[in-house]
Amino acid sequence: MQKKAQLFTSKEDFINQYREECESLLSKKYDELQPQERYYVLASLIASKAKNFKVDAKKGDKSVYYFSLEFLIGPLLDNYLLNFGIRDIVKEGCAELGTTLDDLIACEADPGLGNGGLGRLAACFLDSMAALGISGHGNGMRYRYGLFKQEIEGGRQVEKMDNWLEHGFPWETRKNESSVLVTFGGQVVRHQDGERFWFTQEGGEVIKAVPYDVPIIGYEGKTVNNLRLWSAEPAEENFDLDAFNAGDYAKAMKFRSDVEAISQILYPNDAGEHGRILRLKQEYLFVSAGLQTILRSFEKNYGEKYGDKLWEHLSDHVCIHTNDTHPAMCGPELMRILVDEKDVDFDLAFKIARATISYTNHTVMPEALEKWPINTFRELLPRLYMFIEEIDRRYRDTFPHDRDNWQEELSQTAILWDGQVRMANLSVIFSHSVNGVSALHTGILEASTLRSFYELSPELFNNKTNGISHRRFLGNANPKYARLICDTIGDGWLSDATQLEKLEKYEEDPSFVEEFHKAKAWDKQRLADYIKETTGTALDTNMVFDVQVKRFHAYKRQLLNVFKILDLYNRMLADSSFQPRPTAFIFSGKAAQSYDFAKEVIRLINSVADVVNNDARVNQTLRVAFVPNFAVSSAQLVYPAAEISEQISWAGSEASGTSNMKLMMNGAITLGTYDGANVEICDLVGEENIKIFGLRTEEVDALRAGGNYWARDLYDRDRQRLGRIVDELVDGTLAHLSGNFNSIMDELHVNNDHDLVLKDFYSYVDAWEELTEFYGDRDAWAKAAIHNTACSGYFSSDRTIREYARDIWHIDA
Ligand code: 26Q
Repeated sequence: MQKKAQLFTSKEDFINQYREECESLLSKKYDELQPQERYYVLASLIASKAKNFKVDAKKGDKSVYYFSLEFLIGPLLDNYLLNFGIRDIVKEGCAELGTTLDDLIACEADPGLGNGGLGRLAACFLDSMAALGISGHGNGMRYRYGLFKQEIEGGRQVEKMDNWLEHGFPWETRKNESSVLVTFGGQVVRHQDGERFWFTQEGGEVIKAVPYDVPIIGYEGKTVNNLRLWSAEPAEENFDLDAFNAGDYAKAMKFRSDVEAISQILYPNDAGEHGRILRLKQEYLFVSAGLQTILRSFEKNYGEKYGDKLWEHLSDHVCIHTNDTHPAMCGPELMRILVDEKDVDFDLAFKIARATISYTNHTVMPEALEKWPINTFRELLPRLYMFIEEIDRRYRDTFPHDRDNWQEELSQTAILWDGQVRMANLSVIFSHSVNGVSALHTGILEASTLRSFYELSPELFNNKTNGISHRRFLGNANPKYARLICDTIGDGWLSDATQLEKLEKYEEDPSFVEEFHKAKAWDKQRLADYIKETTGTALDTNMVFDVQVKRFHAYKRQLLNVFKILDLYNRMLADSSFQPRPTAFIFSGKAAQSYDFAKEVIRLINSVADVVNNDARVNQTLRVAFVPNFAVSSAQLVYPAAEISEQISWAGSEASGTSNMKLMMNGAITLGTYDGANVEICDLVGEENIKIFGLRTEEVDALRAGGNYWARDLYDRDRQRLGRIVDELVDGTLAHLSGNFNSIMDELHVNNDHDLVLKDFYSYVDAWEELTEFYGDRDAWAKAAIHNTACSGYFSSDRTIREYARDIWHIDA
């Protein structure tokens, strides 16, 4: 039996402490409190335990700082109870006090401090670093409002503010005394004293960055790390005292709100909304504040030990990991602090920066790479820009001119080009490691997106296939299945996910299979209840639950899924002998406010739902549901209930995907293209336990390069079936709820179907029919589903973090 953290000696002890906390925090008795207050006190109690928790020494004396503009942490209470090993005690204690733990958990906010995959990955990494005993901390932004809340009105997405702090956030502690100043704008002034010269920044806008710390509790309470989120406030230095003294409070306060705007909102665009100055300010604020803090504590801890060689040892003790290019300014900012404030020589500072920084890329599409206009950049960050310019100049000057094609390579890899600062190039040049997030994706980076860099320095590149927190997405999210697994193979899998392999022995074990079906039925009922409550749509739990949940994007092809549903619908109406497997098609996800096409696809799904669900000729066989406001908490209800996992991006577009992993772990079978991490899922589970369809990456490339894909031909050739679906977008069939879908029609015809929806249509529908046919054999299905769980241990983020630690950060874990 593994050691469990001893926070409470018994249920009684927990109850006593909980009651006391109610009195000391809110000066009321437990019985007088509302559920929301009861939640608040319980979370505060656990948070205070976390902050004061004595932990074993962490591995080595090296710390990782994971810089990410997004940490999609989700609700924390249930996960922390699991990690502290006190879930049962607390559950029983709450029950005895007359509230169920589930009711308290339902009161918890779900901080939407991220857009999707990238932000959730950062949160899973924090969980795994703490579980492995790595001293690994998050550095990010405390957005006052998280990603918008999605409501559906008349089939359309409507965005509402996400006021996640409304009831307070008991996990955070404001650390005013750790605030730092960050400067924007102003002038750079050169000073000279004999041979020596140096630069200072004068004037500009000085902002106070205030940190809020959230404890990150590792499994079995091994480690408590820290997530530091920065908030922007006016610095007294800059307060408009003249306006204030003159009684012009409006002017004085406008200044305050301009500053606070920096940390007000998370940009809701997950594919680059370039050129917004506020976004650039966010990026610099958390980079500068984070680095200042790290260097300050490094100096304090090691100043004496290393003396005047201090900074040369930075990378022995500190790893700065940059999550995509959003923290790309880490390189030049680290140099700026070292050169301007610590008197380190320019070349040495560059060496130190590179040895300390590493970079993960999350996108293959060149047009999605982040760029900023030089003029904007220089005006906002004049001193930082000088470092970028100088590094770029030296890069050009020392570029090996003896290489074939050197001019092309130089033009691809320089930081400054065409009036823009290219953030991916900045990231690569300042990093000692560059990684992609799945084997396929890393291959594409090497062969195309970052090809010239790869040819120049192949040793920089490595793959780190993504992973997910299996404790949260199986342990917390799927309590019945998790319990069954523990009863069957013990609880070792919670710390070592590869132990899930032990389930292979039970794939055909009748009693295990029976219990698996029971757990799945319970999960499906729980989700059906939730969907009924939030949308009014009733789902029959005997249907197959076919799930596509992720951000809305053309490349992810939710449209292809809708076309399949329309096809089944049309065929059922045309031919009464055609009876597909009864299926509930479940969608969820948000579209960026400004992404018109994606929003139209959401409206289309709701229109198809309206037609199909209300048509008595088909609605015992087909149901469609759109679950509003996809977030970590609703995701935890969806994944466990899924039977089919839709992963249908066109091959070569999805860097990795992580919902594919969460769904397989919960025993869903993937219906997907050979894209992102689907490739690795396929390798692990074997071709008979996954359904792959559609063009492969090379075929997509060849089709595009050949220049003779003409979507209109596919439409003309099959007016009865595929053509009919396209016609239905505009002929009134789906218009009842809120009108036709001309822009989607245009995407297919005028834009020649960029995402190859028509091209992959037949192979997709055939694959779906084969897969649902297979569903008829309940034992065979269960075997494949359990096999998926058994093989999913590889996708624990514990494995991913071990690889980062070994190959990039050089930490034993
Ligand atoms: C950039 C500049 C300006 C404004 C916004 C942005 C921005 C914000 C978020 C750009 C990209 C993102 C998020 C990207 C993302 O989530 N990518 C996903 O990352 C996952 C984790 O690696 C992968 O599994 C997904 O395949 C990938 O799409």
